[in-house]
Amino acid sequence: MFQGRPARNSEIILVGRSNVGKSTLMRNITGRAFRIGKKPGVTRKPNFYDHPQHNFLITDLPGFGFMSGVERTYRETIKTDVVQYVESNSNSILAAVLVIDGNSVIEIIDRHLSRGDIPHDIDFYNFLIDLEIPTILAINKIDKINNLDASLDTISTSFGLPQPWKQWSDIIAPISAKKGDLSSMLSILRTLLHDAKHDDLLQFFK
Ligand SMILES: Nc1nc2c(ncn2[C@@H]2O[C@H](COP(=O)(O)OP(=O)(O)O)[C@@H](O)[C@H]2O)c(=O)[nH]1
Ligand SMILES: [Mg+2]
Repeated sequence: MFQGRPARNSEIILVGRSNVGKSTLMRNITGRAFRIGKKPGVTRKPNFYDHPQHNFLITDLPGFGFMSGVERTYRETIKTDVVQYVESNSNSILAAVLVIDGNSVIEIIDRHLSRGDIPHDIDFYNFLIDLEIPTILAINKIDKINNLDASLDTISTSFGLPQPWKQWSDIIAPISAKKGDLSSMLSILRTLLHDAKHDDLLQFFK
């Protein structure tokens, strides 16, 4: 279990596989220099962005799934820890941002499905929905995607959201964390916060 979570009543979490851009996104949202990996799996503990005066936390959780140079058992420990973290704090979590590398996700999902496995991203999405946590699918690295609409349709469908992806614009947010192109994600977050009667937190997602 992860240590050191400040006791706050409101939280937004960033989750996803390693190397998808969670820490880059965190840095972009908060303006703080969290460590960004050349090597996947560099974030092994949560990064907390704590706002005690707002009783609010933004948390960048460690990545799950494949990480080169990291033992399988260790990877599984991280996924279990992330699952436990979300379960035990689900009452405080106002929204989850499931970050996906839009440039590689289709290939990864296909590889898993052809082996008969449930891909981690889809598994995790269903887990968040089961816990009734409002979840944004942040499709990152769109600066590297050529056929954006077609790719987003494929990604959307594989998460059980039939194409065209645009009908899910309250869930699917194409972004580039690197370029600071986050407007679709910020707009969904603001709506979720407003609906959760948390207009006091809108200032963090302008
Ligand atoms: N091209 C591109 N690269 C990105 C983007 N966001 C993150 N990256 C790169 O992806 C790598 C992993 O990013 P990081 O934030 O450490 O991922 P994390 O493991 O999910 O925290 C780094 O080399 C980032 O510079 C993006 O929007 N576009
Ligand atoms: Mg990271």
